[in-house]
Amino acid sequence: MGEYVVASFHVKRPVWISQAGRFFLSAADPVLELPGRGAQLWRSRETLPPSRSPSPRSWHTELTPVTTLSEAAADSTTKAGYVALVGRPNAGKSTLLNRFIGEHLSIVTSKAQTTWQRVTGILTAGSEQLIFLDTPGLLEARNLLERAMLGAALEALVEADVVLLVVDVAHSPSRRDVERILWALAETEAPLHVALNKIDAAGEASIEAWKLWIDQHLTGPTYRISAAKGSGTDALLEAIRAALPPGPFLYPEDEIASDPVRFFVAELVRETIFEKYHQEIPYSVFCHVEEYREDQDPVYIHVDVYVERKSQKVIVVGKRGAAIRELGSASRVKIEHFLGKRVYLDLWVKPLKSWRKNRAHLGRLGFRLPAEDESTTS
Ligand SMILES: Nc1nc2c(ncn2[C@@H]2O[C@H](COP(=O)(O)OP(=O)(O)OP(=O)(O)O)[C@@H](O)[C@H]2O)c(=O)[nH]1
Ligand SMILES: [Mg+2]
Repeated sequence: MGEYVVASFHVKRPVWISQAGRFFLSAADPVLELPGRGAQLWRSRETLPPSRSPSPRSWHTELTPVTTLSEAAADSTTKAGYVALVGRPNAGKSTLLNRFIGEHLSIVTSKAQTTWQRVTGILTAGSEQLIFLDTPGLLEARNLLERAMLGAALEALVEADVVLLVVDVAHSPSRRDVERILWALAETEAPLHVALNKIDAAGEASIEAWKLWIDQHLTGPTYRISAAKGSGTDALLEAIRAALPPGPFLYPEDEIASDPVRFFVAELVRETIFEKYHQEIPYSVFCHVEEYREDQDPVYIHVDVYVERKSQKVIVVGKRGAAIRELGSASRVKIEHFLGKRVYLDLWVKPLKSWRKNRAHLGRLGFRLPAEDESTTS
C-alpha cells in the first residue's frame, strides 16, 4: 500500500501523509500545477520515505491520482480548508487576517492597494484548520503588476473552500465596487460569507445600501464586524469554521504562515514605505531581501529597495540620506519585534527601470503573471 501525497498549488510543495494520517512536508520541490480546485490526493505506487520527494516531472509517472481530498477525507475526524479573503482595495482584508491569526502577518496601511501578493495565515484550533488567503484588492488593473495582483486574487477564489467577501460599509457601494465584486465572484463556486466591515465607522445609510445590494445580488450570510476593533469577528470565525469541509490538516498544527521569513521582512519595509512616503512612491517601490545572515548577532539583513526611476531614488534617499535613515530605523523596529531578535538592517535603493511593466523583472521579484500574459510581450 503506497502513501498519500497531497499536492496543491497553495502548498507549493508535496505534503506526505503516512498511513496514520500524519503529515510530512517534503524538502523543496515545487509541485507541478494541478488542475481543479483545492488540494488533490495522489497515491504513490509504493511506500515512499518522507524524505524523498519525486521531482515534478516524475509525478505523472510515479503517482496515480486516486481521489479528491474531500472524498478521501469523508470519514476524517478533522476539518480543514482554504478561506479566501477577497474584496475591493482598502476594505480591511489584511486587518481581518491579522485579527484571526492574532499576529501582524499581513501589512496594513491607510492607503489602498497595500497587499500585492497572496499572504497565507494558518489557524489551527481543536479539530479544525483554517488556511486564510489574504489577497490583493479587486482592482481595475492598468499595468502588469496590477494584473499579477488581480490574478492572485482570482486564483485564491478558484482554490477556495470558503469565500469571505469583505466590504467597507463606511462607504456606500459605488458602481465600480459592485461590478468588480460580481465579476470576480463568478470565478468561484465555494460557499460565500460576507463581512460588513468598518461597522465602527459606518452610518446606517451606507450599511443599508450594502445590505440591499447584497440581498439582491449575492447568496450567503452577512456579518457586521469591525476587523480593527474586533467586534463581531468571533461570531464570523465560528460560522466559517462550521462551513469547512472535512479533511486532514494541510499544515503542522503549530504553523501560522507558509511564506518564508524573508517575505515578511521585505513586506515590513514596504509597509513602512507606505507610511513614510506619498503620492506615487509607495506604488513604485518593491522590496526584496537580498541577504539574511541569521548566524550573526544582530541578524544581518540586506534589503534591496527597487524604484522605477533615478528621480525616485533621490526622493527615497532624501536630503543627505535623512529619509532612508528614518525608513531604516522605523523598519528595523518592526522587524526586530517580528523576529524577536536584534537586527542590523542594510537598505540599498536601486533603480530598476519601469519594473512594474516589465515581465522579466516582475518574474524575478516573485510575481506570477496570469496565463494569458505569459505569451505576450510588454
Ligand atoms: N475604522 C475601521 N478601519 C478599519 C477597519 N478594518 C480596517 N480598517 C482600516 O482600513 C485601512 C485598510 O485596511 P487593510 O487591512 O490594509 O485593507 P485591505 O483590504 O487589506 O487593503 P488592500 O491590501 O489595499 O486591498 C487601514 O487603515 C485599516 O486600519 C475597521 O474595522 N474599522
Ligand atoms: Mg491588504
